[in-house]
Amino acid sequence: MVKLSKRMSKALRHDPGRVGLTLDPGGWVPVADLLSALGVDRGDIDAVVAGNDKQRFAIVRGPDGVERIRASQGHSVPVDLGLVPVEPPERLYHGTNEAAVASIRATGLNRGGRHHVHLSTDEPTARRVGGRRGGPVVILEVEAGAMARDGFEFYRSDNGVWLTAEVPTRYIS
Ligand code: HQG
Repeated sequence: MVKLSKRMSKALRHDPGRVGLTLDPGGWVPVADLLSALGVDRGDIDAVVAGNDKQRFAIVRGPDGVERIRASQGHSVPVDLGLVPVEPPERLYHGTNEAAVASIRATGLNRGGRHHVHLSTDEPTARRVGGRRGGPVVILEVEAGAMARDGFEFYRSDNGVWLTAEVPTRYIS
């Protein structure tokens, strides 16, 4: 299931063309197209969508009756998720590898290949994110409230991840 989840992430976030898919502007593809592109059946996809710890994928039925699926966040291909700016909590957290900290202290958090910098509402979640690649984890506190008051926009993905374009060093403590 983890393997299928990774294949779905790749197809729906990073490289749809590789499996012959085209995402619509909002990042959606018909579920039926994903099934044939990946050679899996509906039960497999439903198991990933339902079982996914982070609710990475969402399925909706359009007004045309067609069921579509997309990744809720994390794309590297251009998509417009239709996210609306919302007021963030005063503090958000970013977990990262110790090796990245000097560079982050120098240049702030940047979005790399993704659309946004990803932030968590709580430290345990940030710790999990930061620990994905192994090695010692550092949790950075982001003064999200101050950023918002200074005009930076924040978004929250369907699955509760906080997103912003960048975090300058002065807001990182
Ligand atoms: C680091 C997972 C050096 C940043 C998670 C991170 C998340 C810098 C890495 C989602 C830097 C990027 C995103 C700078 C940032 N210098 N390093 N100036 N600014 N970095 O994977 O936040 O499983 O793109 O600290 O749960 O780790 O994909 O971002 O270590 O929600 O659903 O550059 O990915 O979700 O790594 O994780 P990533 P992330 P999924």
